[in-house]
Amino acid sequence: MDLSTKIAGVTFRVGLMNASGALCVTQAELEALGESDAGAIVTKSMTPLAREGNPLPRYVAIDGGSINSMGLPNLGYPAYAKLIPGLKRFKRPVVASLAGLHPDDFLEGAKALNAAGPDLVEVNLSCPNIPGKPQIGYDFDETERLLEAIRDIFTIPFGVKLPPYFDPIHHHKIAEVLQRIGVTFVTVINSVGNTLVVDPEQERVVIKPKGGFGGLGGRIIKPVALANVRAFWKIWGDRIPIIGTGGVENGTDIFEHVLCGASAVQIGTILVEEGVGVFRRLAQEVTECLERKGYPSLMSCRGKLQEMD
Ligand code: RRO
Repeated sequence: MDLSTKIAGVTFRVGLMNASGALCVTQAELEALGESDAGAIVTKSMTPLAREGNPLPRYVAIDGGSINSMGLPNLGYPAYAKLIPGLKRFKRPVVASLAGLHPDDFLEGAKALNAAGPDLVEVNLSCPNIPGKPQIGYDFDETERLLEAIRDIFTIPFGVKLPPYFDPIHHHKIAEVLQRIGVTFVTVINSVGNTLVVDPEQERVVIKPKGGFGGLGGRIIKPVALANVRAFWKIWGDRIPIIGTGGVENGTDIFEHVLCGASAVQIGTILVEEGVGVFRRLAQEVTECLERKGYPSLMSCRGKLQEMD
């Protein structure tokens, strides 16, 4: 089965990859992705300096998903810039996820990544877990200012990782900004931010940072993810590729994301829970799904979701 795709001129032999954050912080984790059946290697979102992240416990698997407040644990721009050229030996696209704690950080990161040469950069506008730092993607003016500044620096195609939006006016407003900037792809969605999971036995929160508030991922957020993929597809069609992320556990979930308009799919919670072997299972399952339905390739069903008259 042809599971290939193309994002911003970059060919992926398989349109499945890790979501940034899932098993992609250290050199060993990134190399394990390179040795797996993942179609690309996506790094953890990076900041100027290495960070330990938030106090533990900060990730918990729950019924139907996960909650996390990792707090951007990462090796820092210089370390990833050094690592990225070596990841090219795995012969699949390398996607660097760029974050920062201040607007100037992103500019510094863009320069470091230009020199390192990943195939694509995914600018993370949606980390929900840094105390006192709002998700940039919910502030449309700030998003435009930031992206205007980094656009002038980047020599590599860049896209953005967005938070979930819950109202069509917000999809339209952010889409206008991203079109004006000329981003080459969007990844939707990041975790559903600032949710709360309660342990009724212990009468307690389940993660330590931020009083237990954290980003929700996994199967329970799939309808939110699909709605965001679909909303952007309806605005752009195939003009700006969409990477669907959220709630993918099996081949049918991948099919649903692509039907809604995704050009590739990222795997978060179930990758953390199952390990990098998940990519082989998912490729088999989506292949079976497409064969059963008579589609000759993954991209041949893109956007084909039917609406009712
Ligand atoms: O590190 C995190 O806490 C984190 C980030 Br940067 C993100 O973008 N999304 C998320 O769920 N966790």
